[in-house]
Amino acid sequence: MSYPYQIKSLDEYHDAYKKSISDPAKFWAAIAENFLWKKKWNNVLSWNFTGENAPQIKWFEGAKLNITENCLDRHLKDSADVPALIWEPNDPKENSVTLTYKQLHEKVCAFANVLKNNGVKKGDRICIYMGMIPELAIAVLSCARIGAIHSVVFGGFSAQSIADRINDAACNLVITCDGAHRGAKAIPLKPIIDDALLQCTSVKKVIVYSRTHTPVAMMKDRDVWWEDEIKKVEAQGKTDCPAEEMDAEDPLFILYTSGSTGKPKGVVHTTAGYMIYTTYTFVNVFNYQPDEIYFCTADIGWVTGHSYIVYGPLAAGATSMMFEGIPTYPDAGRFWDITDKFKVNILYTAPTAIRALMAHGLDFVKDKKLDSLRVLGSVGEPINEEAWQWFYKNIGKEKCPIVDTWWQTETGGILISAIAGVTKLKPSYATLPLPGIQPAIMDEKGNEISGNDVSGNLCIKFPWPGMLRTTWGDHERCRKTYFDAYPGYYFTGDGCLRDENGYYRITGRVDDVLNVSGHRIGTAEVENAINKHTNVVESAVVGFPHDIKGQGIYAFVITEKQNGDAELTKKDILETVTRIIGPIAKPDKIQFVKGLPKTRSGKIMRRILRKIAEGETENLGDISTLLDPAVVEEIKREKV
Ligand code: 7RM
Repeated sequence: MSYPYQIKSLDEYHDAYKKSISDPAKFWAAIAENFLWKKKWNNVLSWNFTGENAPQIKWFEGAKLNITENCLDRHLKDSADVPALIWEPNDPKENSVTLTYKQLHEKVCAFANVLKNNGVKKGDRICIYMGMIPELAIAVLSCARIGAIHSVVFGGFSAQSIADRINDAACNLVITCDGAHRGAKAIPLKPIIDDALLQCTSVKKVIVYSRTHTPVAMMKDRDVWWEDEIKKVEAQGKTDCPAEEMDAEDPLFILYTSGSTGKPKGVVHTTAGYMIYTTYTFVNVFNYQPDEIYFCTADIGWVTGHSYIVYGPLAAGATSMMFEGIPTYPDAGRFWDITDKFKVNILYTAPTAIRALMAHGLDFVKDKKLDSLRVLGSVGEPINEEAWQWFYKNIGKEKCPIVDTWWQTETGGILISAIAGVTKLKPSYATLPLPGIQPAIMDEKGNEISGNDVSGNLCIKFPWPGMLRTTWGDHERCRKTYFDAYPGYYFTGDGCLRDENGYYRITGRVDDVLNVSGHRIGTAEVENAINKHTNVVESAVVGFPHDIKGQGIYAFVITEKQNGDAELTKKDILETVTRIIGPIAKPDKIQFVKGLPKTRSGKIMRRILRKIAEGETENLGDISTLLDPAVVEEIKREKV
């Protein structure tokens, strides 16, 4: 593969940026020429961010394609034997697996035929709940091969969360594993699916891949083994699977993400624009060179894995690594061992992982070579200066640029980031918008602030090909959430500042969304879960600074009875949250309180609770409008 659109100098960046603003349609059409189409588009872009049915966004209208032909088939001519995926298992003693483009193509075709044999049709929704094994990538691509819409649910979500997601999208098939290996633990997956499916009538089939060989209950007429089904298609001689012709704007996947309300939204991405945007940004941000080994440590259960393990890298013909385990197993040198073992050139990880490894000390780094590394990347939350410097010095040996990539589930791909080797870096700054991205900083009155050295809420004022198109089953919710606050703009939910040189620094969420170890969790979701406990009357959840996780979860809880064992009640609450959402949403701190600071209209003053959780005792702001200012004193006194 060659990348004629790869930016090689700052001048080229400025030139590309200018062109992308003055004539976006021409700019993106030229990039689209580098992809494989069954039929080209009639119109590059039509859009509307305002009006009753907003947003209306169509990229490459009239075009026909299949994303897997771009990720697989088109590489078979020149790169059939290039590794597409390299998989490293949880246990370093187990063998790694390499799948060349040819092998991955075969596996995807075979499993796509399994899906067809099990009744899956274009437009069907498929829930995927698996660990980080090659079959997860294969399952995702197989759905795309036949035009089924995948909805991957991260392995850390509970049966209840899965059921909610399956029911919201009315999925008719689930792909899962018996279990998953994560560090020293084996996590059951199929039993969790079984619990979830007690609440889901739409699911007719479950395909189970055996990874951990732990016992599972296979239900007659519903559950089948992945391996048996593959044998069937082989016996039927169904080795190939023609790629379904998809419209540019046909949905590719749904991915649920948390917002300020209790119910996660199914963010919908479509085919052509998403493909072009993830590929373009992958090639440019990481400055990917043919034959390089690229390792993104994210889980495919999150958007980073979708865009920058699977679709972007594969469409670029890259070699993408997948890791099943965790950064600290068997010890805190695991990422560096993998880097040396496979001579990784590009490493893309999260600040929370960097901080966790930093806390283990340099003993786990000192004997590692790390000389293959050329580019480092960060994603998921603001990277603090200390973690940035540690990563830069000890891992990159002061030779590798760190690209701090800001983006969201909704944006599909990276919007603000340095371009490796091109953009001058500034620690803790995401730096500059990529070509095609028009950021706007808004003031309290809702007006755009021009000029540099300013701060406010971050919006984007023009569509880009990778942006979300709707939220599944509720377009109005999409409009209200992202296009209502600042008419004519996409609102990100993040605060940011623009320095004197026009560099952006993302300061964090300005809504009720927490970022815990890079996982997005709504405070309302956690409150709803806590409130399900029989002894809980009311709760309020806020974030607080956490050394490793970035943010921790602090819950203020009013209970009905206070005469029991308080410690046990706390554990009961944690268990409740684990049941309702999953272990990733468990509060780090629970404080029992008699009342919550409320306004006279009954609204909880989270600002005050946030300050208390942060350890602030003096400047809590104006509390005179509270219904009962005395509760604040009590909460301060009994802070945990
Ligand atoms: C890719 C992803 C999105 C939220 C976003 C931000 C925060 C992500 C950065 C960042 C500062 C970054 N999708 N965020 N990357 N903040 N610098 N480089 O994380 O939907 O799960 O989260 O994450 O608050 O709005 S996400």
